[in-house]
Amino acid sequence: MNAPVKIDTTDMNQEPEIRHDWTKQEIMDLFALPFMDLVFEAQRVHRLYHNPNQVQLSQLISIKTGGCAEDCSYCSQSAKYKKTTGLDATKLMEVQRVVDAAKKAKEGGATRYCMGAAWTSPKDRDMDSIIAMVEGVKDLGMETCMTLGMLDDEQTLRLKNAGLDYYNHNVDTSEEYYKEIITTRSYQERLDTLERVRNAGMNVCSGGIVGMGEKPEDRAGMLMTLANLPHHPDSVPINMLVAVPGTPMEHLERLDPFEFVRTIAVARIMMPKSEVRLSAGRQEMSEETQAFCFMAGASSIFYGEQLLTTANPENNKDMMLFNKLGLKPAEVNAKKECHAK
Ligand code: SAM
Ligand code: DTB
Ligand code: SF4
Repeated sequence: MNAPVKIDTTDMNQEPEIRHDWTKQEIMDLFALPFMDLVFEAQRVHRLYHNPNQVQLSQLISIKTGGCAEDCSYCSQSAKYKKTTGLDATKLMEVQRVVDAAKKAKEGGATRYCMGAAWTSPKDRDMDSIIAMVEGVKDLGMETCMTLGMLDDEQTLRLKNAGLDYYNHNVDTSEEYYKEIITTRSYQERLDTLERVRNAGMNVCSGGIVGMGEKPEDRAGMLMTLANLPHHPDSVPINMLVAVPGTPMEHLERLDPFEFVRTIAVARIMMPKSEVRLSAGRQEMSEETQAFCFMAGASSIFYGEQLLTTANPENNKDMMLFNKLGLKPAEVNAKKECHAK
């Protein structure tokens, strides 16, 4: 394939322009580069702003599992697929149990604790507990992240005032493919929550999933949405679909791992200063694919043997891989200000 985009290696320290006006074609052209050129350029950009031998470790906990009213076709937690997934709904966890689990995660080496709830949006009656969780985890000296669905202005402000460092809300895919995946809330509603979080001064964590049967232009479209936001998300999780039995995506063919690596590389080039997280799907990924992801600019992973409802590699397995690659976990670095432009 002839690559329309040329990689210029004459000045290795050439800083990329921080852009918010990407066209789909430009992004498709990046995806179409020869693999080695693409990964080389992503690693070059990565080195300008990140330590290439360090990876940030975030750990997840599901503080409220299952019974969700949304119909996201990839998700084990939607009530719509309960009959086939068999996943039972739980109540919101007690605050102290969450803080105790965060302490264990910290002892295991994680620096950020990401608390997820299977909600369309938080109920006001749950907010006191949510705030106490943020405060309790922050008191441990960890960075905090929450993903609770859509937020209104008041909830956003309460989270900001409690000192929440990051709010995760994914766009999931391109605007065009989105309606094939979720019908119960719109793409625009997701963007509205991201805008609220950003305006309140919290760090935005937003990314999506690949391997959901989307076209290459949808992967480009997803990255276009993220990079063309007024500020790049501080953190961009790229998830490989975990094909959960009992969900409509159970039998989807796995995406070629090189296409996954390309997605990480293009995200890195388009959002040079953001953290790009190699997120769900590592359990099914070879060590070599993960190493390529780090080479392509992934600067963070989910650590710990559980994601929300599915398995993640065990800590010692990850540390063995880190040792083989000479990678070190990054130190805690709670950002007081949003760093991405
Ligand atoms: N309910 C909240 C929401 O949807 O915003 C928060 C939790 S939700 C599980 C967070 C994100 O996890 C989703 O937006 C999706 O990107 C990712 N996710 C969920 N199930 C997944 C799966 N099976 N494979 C890969 N990523 C998944
Ligand atoms: C994100 O982008 N990925 C995480 C986190 N944000 C909340 C969730 C992955 C979930 C994978 C499927 C599961 O364990 O249920
Ligand atoms: Fe609910 Fe979030 Fe799962 Fe969608 S992704 S069904 S909103 S828990």
